[in-house]
Amino acid sequence: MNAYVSSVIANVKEKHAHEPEFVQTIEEVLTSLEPVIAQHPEFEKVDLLGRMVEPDRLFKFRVVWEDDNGQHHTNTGYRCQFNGAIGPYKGGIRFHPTVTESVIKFLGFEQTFKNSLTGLPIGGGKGGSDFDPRGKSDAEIMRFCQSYMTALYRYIGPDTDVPAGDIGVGAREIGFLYGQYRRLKGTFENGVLTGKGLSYGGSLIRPEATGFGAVYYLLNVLRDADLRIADQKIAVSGFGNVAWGICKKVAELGGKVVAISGPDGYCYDPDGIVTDEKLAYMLEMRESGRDRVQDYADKFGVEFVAGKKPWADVDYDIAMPAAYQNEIGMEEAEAMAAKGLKYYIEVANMPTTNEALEYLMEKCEVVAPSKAVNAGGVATSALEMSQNSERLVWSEEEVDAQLVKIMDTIYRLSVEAAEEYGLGYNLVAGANIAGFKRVAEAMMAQGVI
Ligand code: 2IT
Repeated sequence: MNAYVSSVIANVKEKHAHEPEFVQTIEEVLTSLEPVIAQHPEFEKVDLLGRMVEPDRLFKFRVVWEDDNGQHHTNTGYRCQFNGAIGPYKGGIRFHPTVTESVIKFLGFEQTFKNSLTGLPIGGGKGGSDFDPRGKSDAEIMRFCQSYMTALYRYIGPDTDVPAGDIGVGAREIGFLYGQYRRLKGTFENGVLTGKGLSYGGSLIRPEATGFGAVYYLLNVLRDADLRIADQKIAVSGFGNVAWGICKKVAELGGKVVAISGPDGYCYDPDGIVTDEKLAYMLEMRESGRDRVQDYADKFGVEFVAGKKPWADVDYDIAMPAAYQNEIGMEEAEAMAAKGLKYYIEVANMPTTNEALEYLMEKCEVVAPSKAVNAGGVATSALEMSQNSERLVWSEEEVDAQLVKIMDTIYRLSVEAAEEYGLGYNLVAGANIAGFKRVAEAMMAQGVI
């Protein structure tokens, strides 16, 4: 291993010993940058990697809110502005009880590479809170969002930092967040957030974009493997916005998603989640706030298996984990390999432990990394920012055509970057290298900052 790369990793491990997710992403990404660093000694001289693993800044704040019974609650809010070298900070806000500083930093670091890979002018950022939206009323969600934004509004803006949704933050939350921002600033700066409703500056296709983009990326993989999506059975984990977008696009193209999962277990629907009724019901389940996937099995009379994930049990050709970080460890990876899985397509941010990822890269024909596969979401957010600054609304066809082009380019750049460094067909290293190159060039050009 290159001495500079190992020393940066060792420093991060020591300094962030209590931040496992952050250490994990640094180790994964920096390891695959090794051949680039070895060829570019000038990066060590300016400590480029040491600078890249240190966020530009991180805001951490108290968020107090009142529940419907008049009881007050206190949560921790975060916004990490990780790297602004190629554009305003851009990335989602996550409301989930598992959110910690480590989780926000790993997501911000991943986001920096992902956003670079889109080719669009967006830096990397991420935010969130350990607030648990499950079972909360609309009024409670609104008060929480208002309190969160009151703490954050002075640090963000259309040319500074542009948050969006993530787990637990959808169109409803973005609406409340924007309302409070507008009230505090007294201006209609709707470019400050993306994922907005259509009536106040949202983009067509943004709700679908992460899932659609993942399928557009998959189409590239399948084309190079001489396969047709119409012949594929896909197992997905999660049943949120991203899983929904995947099901919808796959159905449109004649393939089928046969499994979805939730914290309560998984549903197996061998006919596929392909009808409008089934797709609409996925959205209903999400909006109910129950966070229960069993409702789908009850409604459509398909199999539900409590407390389990679909990987070891159901019949599928392609795995697309689209729920949480580290949902795929060695046990799940071994179950996939035992079934002879060939196509492992990450969708959720860092869904695979480093050990399981290495193992699957040995066992599968294709492993595609989430920072490339799910980049269509943030890319379409950048298209929303363009529309907001132009004060125009693009048609569905225009946005979708851009999204297809962006995903095709991400795939091609990843393939080429890995080939350039003698790594063969390695989409994981290719995405890291291609994402790195652009940020590195911008940082080098901008001097010692
Ligand atoms: O992980 C992600 O890329 C997102 N949650 C979307 C970020 C965005 O700014 O649209």
